[in-house]
Amino acid sequence: MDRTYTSDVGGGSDKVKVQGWLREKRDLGSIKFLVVSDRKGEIQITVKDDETDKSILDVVDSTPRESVVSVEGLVVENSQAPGGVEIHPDAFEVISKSKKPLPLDPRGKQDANIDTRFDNRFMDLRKKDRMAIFDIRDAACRGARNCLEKRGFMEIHTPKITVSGTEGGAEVFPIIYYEREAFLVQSAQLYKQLMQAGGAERVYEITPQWRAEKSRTPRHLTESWSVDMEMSFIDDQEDVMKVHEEVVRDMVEFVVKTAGDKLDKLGIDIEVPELPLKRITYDEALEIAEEEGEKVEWGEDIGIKAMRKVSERMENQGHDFYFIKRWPSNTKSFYYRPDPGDKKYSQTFDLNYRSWELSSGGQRIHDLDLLEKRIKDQGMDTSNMQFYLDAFRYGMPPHGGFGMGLDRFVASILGIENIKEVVLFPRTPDRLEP
Ligand code: AMO
Repeated sequence: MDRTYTSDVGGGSDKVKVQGWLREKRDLGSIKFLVVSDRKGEIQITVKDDETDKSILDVVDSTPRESVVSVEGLVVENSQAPGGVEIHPDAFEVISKSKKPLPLDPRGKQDANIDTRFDNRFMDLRKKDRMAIFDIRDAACRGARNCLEKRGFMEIHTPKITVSGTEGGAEVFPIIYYEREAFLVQSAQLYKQLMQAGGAERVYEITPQWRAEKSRTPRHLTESWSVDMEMSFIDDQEDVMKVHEEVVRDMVEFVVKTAGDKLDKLGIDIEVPELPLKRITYDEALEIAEEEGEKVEWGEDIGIKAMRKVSERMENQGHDFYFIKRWPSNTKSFYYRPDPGDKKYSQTFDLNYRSWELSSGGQRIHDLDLLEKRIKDQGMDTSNMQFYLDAFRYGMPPHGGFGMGLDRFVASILGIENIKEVVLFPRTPDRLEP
């Protein structure tokens, strides 16, 4: 007999076979209620001393919770059963017997601390509301892909082992690469720019990136995922922001459309943002922060306290997502283009969701002399960057792009405080397993 998902039981057939984990066993004496759980749902299996075959009763008795079982039987309507139907089994096979005690309770009846949960993440993921997060994450990725494909972007895959850092001196992970020094990439930045020199014009990548973050915060991972894009022949950063906001809108829309039941499971209601998203400048953000009692010196990054003030103001005006643009050049990496009209500023933006920074982006420098000067001014060593600089010698179009943290995007739209919750197997300074 073919297997039926638990969610499809009751669709007219009177005999079914379900397979999954024995999530629950409630013994009421002469009657036992079991729950079998699979990827799509759960179903009640009812066994009765006076009805069920004795051999099945014996197997049920000796089968620990979370064993993988295969159950065949009659579908019976029962208004008291979750979902209104139950199965009265005439075959009950144990495919993989679970050990006891369980490392944690996937029913969620007993709380486990966060370390126990992540040490036993496979079991933690059996909880339906945990897995729902990853259905939503999957939908967000599809939304991004659909949006970018429709706009003529090619999905690319760039090297993850490299010879140089891109985003910040010390925050790199060195690796052993035969006799040479190499690193895990901090971002796809250099390669997506090389693709502009290669003539691809519009590219994107959903990619891991690694940063040897020193701080332990609920918003930082050492291995994070980014939706990265780059496009050529732009007039300025506004061209990038327009695509960026469409990507964000389409990601949320796809989540709402295709994973609405998962949002319901988590009790989350998300609104698809209306475009255009709000734009404020760095200077305006500083003014808001100061008015709210959090002064930031011009030229400094906007710290979390000041950012909370800015985000409160934005929220009060009805903006969860908003851009902060025109950052001081000195706060941004070497590859961002200084504003030709006023070089103190750069042609950059961040996209925020409330106080979470989701992305950075902007127009890049495409002039080699200027690029070399910026690199020198930032005191960087160019010896390992020749492969990158060469791409600017033989015709480089004006271009720009953004990198948006996928983990931060998912956590923020779901209102989840700790970024680890939206990562299957998170990597942090304290966690390298499982
Ligand atoms: P940036 O360094 O701002 O820019 O990174 C882009 C986005 O990636 C996410 N992110 C992280 N998420 C979790 N943990 C981390 N340690 C972490 N580091 C970064 C954030 C951040 O906004 N190359 C540029 C982007 C570009 O201009 O195209 C870059 O990497 O959400």
